[in-house]
Amino acid sequence: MRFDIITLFPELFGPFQQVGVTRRAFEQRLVELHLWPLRDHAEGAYRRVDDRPFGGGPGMVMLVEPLVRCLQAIRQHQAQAGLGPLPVILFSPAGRPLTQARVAELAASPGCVLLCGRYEGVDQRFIDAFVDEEISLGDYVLSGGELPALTLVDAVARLQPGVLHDAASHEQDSFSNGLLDCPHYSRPEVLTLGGPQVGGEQAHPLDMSVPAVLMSGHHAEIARWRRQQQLAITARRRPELIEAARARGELSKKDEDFLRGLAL
Ligand code: 4F9
Repeated sequence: MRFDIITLFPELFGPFQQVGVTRRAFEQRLVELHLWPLRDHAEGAYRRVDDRPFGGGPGMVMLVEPLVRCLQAIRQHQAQAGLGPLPVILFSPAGRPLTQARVAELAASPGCVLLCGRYEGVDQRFIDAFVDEEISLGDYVLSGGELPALTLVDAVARLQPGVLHDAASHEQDSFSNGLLDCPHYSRPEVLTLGGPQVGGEQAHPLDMSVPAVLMSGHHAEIARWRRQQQLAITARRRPELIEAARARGELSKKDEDFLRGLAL
């Protein structure tokens, strides 16, 4: 799939394509980034891409005309690649929150145009005429849409078939079954912390063991423990996710019995 990214800071996207799990997605061309530096579509000696807001107030607004020229260039490029016009997504705190379900839909689509806003915002007329969807990453303000764009590309890239070595490994992640993930442990089986050096104070050595069930080799017991950990952690931290799972009919009788016995 293909992302066309409209940004004032294309250099932010380079290193990301060269590391980790996402690198494989780019190497195998399962995901392609086409970067469109907005300033290339600005006019005049100053190559303006923003101006002051009508009605006054602080900050600057991204101008419609460079955005329209940039989008026209993208559409031409998409058409040459035999792709219809791809939907335009704007990252904004005023958008709908991103969910793993939306990520999975986008991962199965031919691609989209990501508009990374800067300044106070984008002239509403561009949004009305060209933006198909506004997405928020959360209730906080960033300096621009570039980090949200990288976040979306990452979330989508790791769902491409063949990107994760272990195909099952994202099926257990937080949200993939609507619940938060369970804890994970690896070696050593017993970790000794503490002793004289910790915090500059005399501390008693502390043995931290891996939960015994994980060492039992009993696969059904392990699966049950993990499910219960997921339920307990989700109920305490994100009770609304338990409600949503219940509404989707994804909680079994055993799950409900376990939840009733939990001290929250
Ligand atoms: C976008 C914040 C998406 C949260 C874009 C300033 C943003 C944002 N989620 N903040 N520009």
